[in-house]
Amino acid sequence: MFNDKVVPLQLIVIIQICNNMKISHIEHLGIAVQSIEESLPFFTDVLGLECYATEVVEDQKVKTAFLKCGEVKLELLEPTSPESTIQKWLDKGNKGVHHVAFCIEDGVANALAEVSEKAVRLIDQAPRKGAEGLNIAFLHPKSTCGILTELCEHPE
Ligand code: CMX
Repeated sequence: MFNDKVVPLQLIVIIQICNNMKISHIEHLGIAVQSIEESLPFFTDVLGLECYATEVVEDQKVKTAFLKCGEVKLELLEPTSPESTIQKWLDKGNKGVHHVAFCIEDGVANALAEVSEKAVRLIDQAPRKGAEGLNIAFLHPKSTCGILTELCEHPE
């Protein structure tokens, strides 16, 4: 059916089609709030979730608070500067879920290379350090169905 020259080419096409990134689960939902102090009681006292860590991410100009909800985390994001991307988003009248972060089993760098080939617009060209020491990269919402999408992996 295939001659010697055609078989390898067709196999390459099949391998490329099958070569989807491996997502294990939603790592976290990023939720933009003006004030963690004012928002946290809803998550802890009403939903009964535990806030297990807070962290300032200087380069993103945010303070974060993490809550665990089963395997998925909620990351509350409070702007620490008027220049914060979170503050700008809130100033436009948005609030609530700001981004969805997927845990990539086979590497964020591989996933970035893969989605680039599928014409997805990258915000980060290479993985960088995010909150909790994760390696992360964002995809632009204009090419991800309007959902600001974060790819992440645990460094080990
Ligand atoms: N979800 C969906 N769409 C969004 C969005 C979001 N969170 N943020 C911006 N957009 C949309 C805007 O509505 C806008 O659409 P229109 O042109 O139709 O109005 C478009 O994207 C461009 O938005 P913008 O305001 O002109 O651009 P910004 O300068 O605000 O940049 C973005 C937007 C996504 C590139 C920027 O927010 C970014 O680089 N985000 C990644 C980093 C990040 O979000 N850091 C904070 C979290 C850090 C952490 O988790 O630790």
